[in-house]
Amino acid sequence: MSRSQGDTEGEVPASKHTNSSRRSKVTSERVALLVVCSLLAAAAIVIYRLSAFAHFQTKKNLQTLREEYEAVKRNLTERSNTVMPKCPKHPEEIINDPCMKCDRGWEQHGGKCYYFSTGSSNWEQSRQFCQRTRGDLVKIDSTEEQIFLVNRVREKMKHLEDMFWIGLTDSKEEGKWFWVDDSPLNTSLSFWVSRKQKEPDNWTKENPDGEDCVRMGKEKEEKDNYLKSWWDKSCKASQRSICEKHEESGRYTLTCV
Ligand SMILES: [Ca+2]
Ligand SMILES: [Ca+2]
Repeated sequence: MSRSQGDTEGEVPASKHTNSSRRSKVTSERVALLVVCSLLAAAAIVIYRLSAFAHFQTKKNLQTLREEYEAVKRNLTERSNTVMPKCPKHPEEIINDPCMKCDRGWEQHGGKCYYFSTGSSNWEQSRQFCQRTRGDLVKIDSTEEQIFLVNRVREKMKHLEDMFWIGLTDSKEEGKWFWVDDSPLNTSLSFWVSRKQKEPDNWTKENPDGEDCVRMGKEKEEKDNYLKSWWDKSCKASQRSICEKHEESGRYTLTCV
């Protein structure tokens, strides 16, 4: 009897064991559920933050693109208002498109761009100015070019001494005339003023060094061909100047529609 009681007290009742095991299992499930919920909550926070960040970035990128677009639009509008005097209306005209090949303030003619300065300086300073614009003092290659230039110069001159430097000099050797690209002057394409005392005369009264640079203008009494408009002059004299450079083909094509 006592043994039976002792045996009974030493054993865990089957129902009690089952309850304990069930509680343990329920606790484990709750913990697992809690962990899963925590992970889901964390994932939801991460997704929300990523979404918010992506939205912010998209908004920021759109703002940047909008600002860039406005800048390009402003630039094109400014160019179309200032650089394009004329645009072709038909596609076939684009072949000989006369528009938008020269920078603002430059004049286009025969595949070249010309700049007639408003200020005056000596020959070397004038040349440096032209070179800073990726050009040089003008070199005259044909009678046609001389006609264009002399007509423009005559329109711009305010008085007889208001002449323009061109890119011709005999500063290396007296009487040997060279253009700024080091090519020699073709005598059949020279347009010296012809009068009682013909140019070039290397006159030394104004400067003992003589006259080694060439300016273009017009004669007071035009008894001769008006194309003959070149005078040699002291390179230190202050004159306006003509810069020349090749036109920049297709540079403004986008705005020429
Ligand atoms: Ca000379
Ligand atoms: Ca002279």
